[in-house]
Amino acid sequence: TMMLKNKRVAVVGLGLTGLSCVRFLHQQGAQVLAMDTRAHLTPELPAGTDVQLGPLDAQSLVSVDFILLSPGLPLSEPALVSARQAGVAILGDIELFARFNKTPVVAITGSNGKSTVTRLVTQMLKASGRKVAEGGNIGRPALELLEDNADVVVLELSSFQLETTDSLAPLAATILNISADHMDRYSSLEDYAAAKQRIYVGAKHCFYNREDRLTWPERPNRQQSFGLSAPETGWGYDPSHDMIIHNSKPLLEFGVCGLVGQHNLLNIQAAAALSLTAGASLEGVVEAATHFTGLPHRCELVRRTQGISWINDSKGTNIGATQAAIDGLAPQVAGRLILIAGGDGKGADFSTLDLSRVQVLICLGKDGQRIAEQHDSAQLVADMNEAVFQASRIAKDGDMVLLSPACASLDMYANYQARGQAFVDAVEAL
Ligand code: UMA
Ligand code: ADP
Repeated sequence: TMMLKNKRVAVVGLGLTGLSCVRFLHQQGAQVLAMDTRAHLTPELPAGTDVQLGPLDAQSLVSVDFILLSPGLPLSEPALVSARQAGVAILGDIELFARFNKTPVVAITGSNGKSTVTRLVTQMLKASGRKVAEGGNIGRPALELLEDNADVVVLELSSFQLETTDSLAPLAATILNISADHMDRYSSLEDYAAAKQRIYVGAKHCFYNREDRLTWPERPNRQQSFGLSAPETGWGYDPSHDMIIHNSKPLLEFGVCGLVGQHNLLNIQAAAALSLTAGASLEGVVEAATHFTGLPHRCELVRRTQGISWINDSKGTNIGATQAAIDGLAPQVAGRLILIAGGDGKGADFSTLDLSRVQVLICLGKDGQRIAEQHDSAQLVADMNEAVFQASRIAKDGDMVLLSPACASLDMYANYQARGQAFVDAVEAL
């Protein structure tokens, strides 16, 4: 724990995270200076909170006891660099949570599949009768979970959150996979992987993807892997019986699970490994895996009319996710796969996206042009309505129209949910 009473703390960034930090610090009797670079923000703050909006003021940051930084802002921000050089500590909300938390934590990171695995772990533990608090990058800020008095806390963590976390020491942790994302904030893939590796620090049990070298724990912990093969120890898959196996014993038939596709075979293994470690029963694991069919905006079937399937994968916000969606769905398409993609590419190199299974490409957003250049049959449109309208003119019986942008939504929408909803609305209006 740490003493917060009368400490002067700068909360930098006033989104969901920052507001939860301000509330928590206020309750603990700290003196809060709330800051955001967005000058037009109108945050709702407890009475007595000092506020500074606009460019970060280095002088103010040097004068506080410590800084609580939101994940949306990089540590490389000059005013933060100079504060750190002056000896002011910079923590994230997950670090603050860790210092007050007394409940066992299951922690999940990776480039893709985080939310799916997080929710599945939650369902597996609940089906086993455990009281669960779920949050982090999936939506509910971690500090709010302290009030829940749960048996287990399940946290989805982004690389940004992990950068500012030192003392989480989870009971069970995983890196699901690593592929290029957020390249506007990291100098290399190794740099990005290093942020994710921090999840294993002090972890009692580590679970990693044996086919993905960057997920392997750097320091030896108690660890097991998951993957598509059938090893003697650890997690795997026996295709001849369609069984998910653990230490060579069959545990769960993949075919009865609510989630489909090869990437979900890995997600289910990871979720089972984590939840069994955190006190789930085998019955609870099987029950949840059978009933859970996925979160909205992840390869979700919106509508099937005139033999055309419309799929919303708005949460496909990087190349790896969109590749998994294309590769997972293409085998189910009788006709052509029509892909709608584009948005804020976050500095990604789109030449690594394999579009050979896509017959028609419709691109929109800030980096739409850069994706369109990767395909012979691509067209650019101004917005989602036009994208859906163009797709509807092209699509015939047996075709699939997939929204999987390979990009963040922030150039056109408030978040990926709003983008997914715009797609759904346009499809329903056809
Ligand atoms: N911003 C500014 N100036 C500021 C502060 C923020 O311009 O002073 C911008 C950021 O650049 C960003 C946006 O505001 O574009 C939101 O950033 P934030 O740190 O204020 O975000 P929060 O509202 O606190 O939400 C964060 C996570 N967002 C990010 O990491 C960008 C949410 O994950 C998370 O659900 C929430 O905390 C609760 O833990 C969202 C996300 O997009 C889903 N995450 C990224 C991803 O999954 O790829 C990492
Ligand atoms: P995250 O929370 O990491 O963004 P989600 O669980 O929300 O991940 O899934 C987002 C998208 O990523 C899915 O719609 C799917 O296209 C893809 N995806 C999910 N799991 C995996 C995985 N294990 N490997 C690769 N891609 C995945």
